[in-house]
Amino acid sequence: IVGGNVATIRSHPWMAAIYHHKRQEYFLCGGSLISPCWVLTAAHCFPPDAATKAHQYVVYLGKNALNESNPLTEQRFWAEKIILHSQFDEQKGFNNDIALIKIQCSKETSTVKTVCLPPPNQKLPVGFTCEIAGYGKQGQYSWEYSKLLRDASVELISENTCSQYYTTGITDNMFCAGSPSWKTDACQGDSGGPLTCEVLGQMFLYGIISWGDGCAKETKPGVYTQVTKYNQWIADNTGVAAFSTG
Ligand code: 4AZ
Repeated sequence: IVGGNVATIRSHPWMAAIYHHKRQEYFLCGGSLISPCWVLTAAHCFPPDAATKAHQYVVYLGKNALNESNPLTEQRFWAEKIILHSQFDEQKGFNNDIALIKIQCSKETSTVKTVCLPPPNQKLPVGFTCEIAGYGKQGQYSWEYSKLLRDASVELISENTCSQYYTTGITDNMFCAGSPSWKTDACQGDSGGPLTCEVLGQMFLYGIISWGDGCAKETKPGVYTQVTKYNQWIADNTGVAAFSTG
């Protein structure tokens, strides 16, 4: 996250940290807990054959920092199943950048809680302020990930405006968000993590951090997977209801 603030997991209790477990655990991506047993993330976090190697992946919930473990706040899980969207298009600009991870079901605590899915196809007004969270880089040229969970505010950008910023590759399954000053953005390591918007006092998962040209670059906003296009896909693959208010 560029231009944001240190955040606590209690303010983003659906935040997941996804690791590849080889001889050590390597941090890969963020994710969001959408039901006690399912984490939603980005398909591009995984190699194409990840579904056959789910047991190599680990999910942490309740994590404040990448480099320290806290048994009081954390829950750790092996991935039981990984489902990559079958139309995820790595060549054509990350269309359908969405994936699901099944875990042994988590227990709700003050640091581990599900986020609501918004109703199908619901769109919020342009300029609406939402928040992003992650453990990723604090600047495009930073050497390392933040380690501490951070968050930032971003505003929703219209399809039209975004297609002017990125002249190829913005599909209906994506949307853009950024700050008017171009000072806040998601960055490398934040992928897969949440863009949440508060509606009527509830936090809803509208976006999955997906891609962008660099980080916090002028006229190059962050691009997000439009979660409201995938209610049916999520329901079909998990049985999690299309519209779930925690
Ligand atoms: C990445 O490399 C990445 N500024 C994620 C988000 C953005 C750029 C890069 C958006 O995972």
